Amino acid sequence: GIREQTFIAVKPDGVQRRLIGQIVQRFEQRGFRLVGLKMVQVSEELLSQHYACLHRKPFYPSLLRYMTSGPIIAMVWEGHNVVRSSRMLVGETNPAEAAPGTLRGDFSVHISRNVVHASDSVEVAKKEIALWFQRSELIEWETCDHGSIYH
Ligand code: YYY
Ligand code: MG
Repeated sequence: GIREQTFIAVKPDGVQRRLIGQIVQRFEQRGFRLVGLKMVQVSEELLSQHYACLHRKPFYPSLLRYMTSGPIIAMVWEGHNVVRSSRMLVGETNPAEAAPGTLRGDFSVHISRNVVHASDSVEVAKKEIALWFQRSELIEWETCDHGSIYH
């Protein structure tokens, strides 16, 4: 439905490299609607829940160090098929395989510094949004061009 939501984050490397504006712009220009945004310095506790599937991976300790190394921009974006479309906008996990035109394909080189996070399914998106945001931090609103983007 058009109310589908996804969790997007500008990771610490993206914030350090002043890419926040360009990343937000790609989701805006596509026609998705921003329903939540905040700058956060996250705890290891939150991250271990966020990356629960990766605990046993060899890169997990360094992933944790990197993700807690500085502020992150946490966002919720809404729209028709936003989860799948966002994964396309963000590109493959490994920047070497990410197509030019994708955020990772345009802005990153190494898998451990791939600039942005996007939920990988609708179910995971729901969990991630609930983990990163309070309900009161998400705003329901309509853009004035809604009728031109949807029929
Ligand atoms: O969803 P996505 O971020 O594209 O990839 P995941 O497989 O969920 O891994 C999360 C995160 O872990 C990835 O964005 C970078 C990091 N990572 C890594 O540093 N080295 C790997 N070999 C695989 C993943
Ligand atoms: Mg993932």
